[in-house]
Amino acid sequence: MKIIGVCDTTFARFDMGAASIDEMKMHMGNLKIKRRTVPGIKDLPVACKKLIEEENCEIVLALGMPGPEEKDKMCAHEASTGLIQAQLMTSTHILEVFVHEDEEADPRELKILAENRAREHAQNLIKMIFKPDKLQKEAGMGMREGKPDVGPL
Ligand code: RDL
Ligand code: RDL
Ligand code: RDL
Repeated sequence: MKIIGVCDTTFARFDMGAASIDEMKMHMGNLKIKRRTVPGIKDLPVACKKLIEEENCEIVLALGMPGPEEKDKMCAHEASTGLIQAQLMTSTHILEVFVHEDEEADPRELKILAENRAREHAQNLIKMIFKPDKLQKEAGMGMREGKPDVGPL
């Protein structure tokens, strides 16, 4: 059975890990999920790499919330680079689910965005692993996560 990894942070202001797991279970009944929580986004790359190498995860969802400050954006870029490096080192996908705190001014809107982005990337993960044909049907369709799709030209 394929094992799916979920890695999230305590820095995030919404439990995106729980939302993503709930979404995956809605689409695939019989799933084995391993979840790890780390303090912040810069801790995600090695935690994801360990889920792949030591816990045999087939694919991992890495969820985090970069803060609004300039140093947070730098931190997000570094974390992102680390996640890409971990993917290349393991030849395994790690879907990066970042919600920048300044994407929404209203905390209620930010919460909705975080939940929707986590759920929609959870759907992407399920398609990548179990339904690649479904994903191919969406090629070029202007898909977005957490906000309305922009659609094809
Ligand atoms: O390894 C411990 C921390 O350095 C690590 O958890 C960082 O990711 C924490 N962190 C920052 O130091 C920072 O300046 C985070 C952010 N900004 C951020 O915006 N979002 C985070 N972590 O998840
Ligand atoms: O791993 C899952 C996603 O993080 C990954 O697919 C990203 O490439 C998605 N993405 C962004 O997160 C973003 O901020 C994309 C863009 N911008 C973009 O401009 N074009 C994309 N993806 O194709
Ligand atoms: O063009 C508007 C948005 O798509 C753009 O602001 C994106 O950069 C927003 N975005 C992120 O900042 C991010 O870190 C997105 C993702 N991740 C993502 O995974 N999927 C998105 N947008 O659709």
